[in-house]
Amino acid sequence: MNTKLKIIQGDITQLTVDAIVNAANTSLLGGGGVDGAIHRAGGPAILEDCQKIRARQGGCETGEAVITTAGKLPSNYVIHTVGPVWQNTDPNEMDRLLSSCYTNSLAIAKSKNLKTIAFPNISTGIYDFPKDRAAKVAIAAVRQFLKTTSTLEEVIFVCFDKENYDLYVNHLNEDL
Ligand code: AR6
Repeated sequence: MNTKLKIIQGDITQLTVDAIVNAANTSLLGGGGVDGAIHRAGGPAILEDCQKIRARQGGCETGEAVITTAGKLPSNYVIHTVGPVWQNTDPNEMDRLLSSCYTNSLAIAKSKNLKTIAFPNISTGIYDFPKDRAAKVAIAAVRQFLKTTSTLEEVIFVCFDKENYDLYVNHLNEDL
């Protein structure tokens, strides 16, 4: 596996990569957090594409992913995925859905021959997924997927807060 895994702390809207991933909701109509930041910075073209997807398939299910233009953002595409809203009652199902977000986003990137993709820490904000658990799921899902492809050159985990950044650094090192 030659794909580089990278961790940075910062604002995902500033990155110049083939695709950034958005932590969206099932409506695809925008919201707060990273979703709000991406729509604000990318402009109305992103929402227009989301509306077309809604007309075609009625939104995006939890764990699934769709792709749109990135509008005015420096990246080429936005891949929108919908993380699970954390519930204590079924943690394994939470893990499965979160893992699917990463896998399905990477599958879209692979199908378009994209070389670089950046992920936010899906579900760890408004959706309240425990950060440590989410970091482990994210790293495992990406590592597993990368065994199946050689087209991706770099996968970047973009951590907005220091807590997530430290968790990712620790888990990535300890799993090597
Ligand atoms: N760049 C990178 N990461 C960011 C940025 C940014 N500009 N802004 C926030 N984060 P959240 P969720 C981090 O709440 O938990 C929306 O309303 C943030 O610190 O954006 O999946 C959607 O429409 C956190 O670590 O997404 C949905 O309704 C991570 O991004 C709902 O929120 C995810 O936090 C989705 O909730």
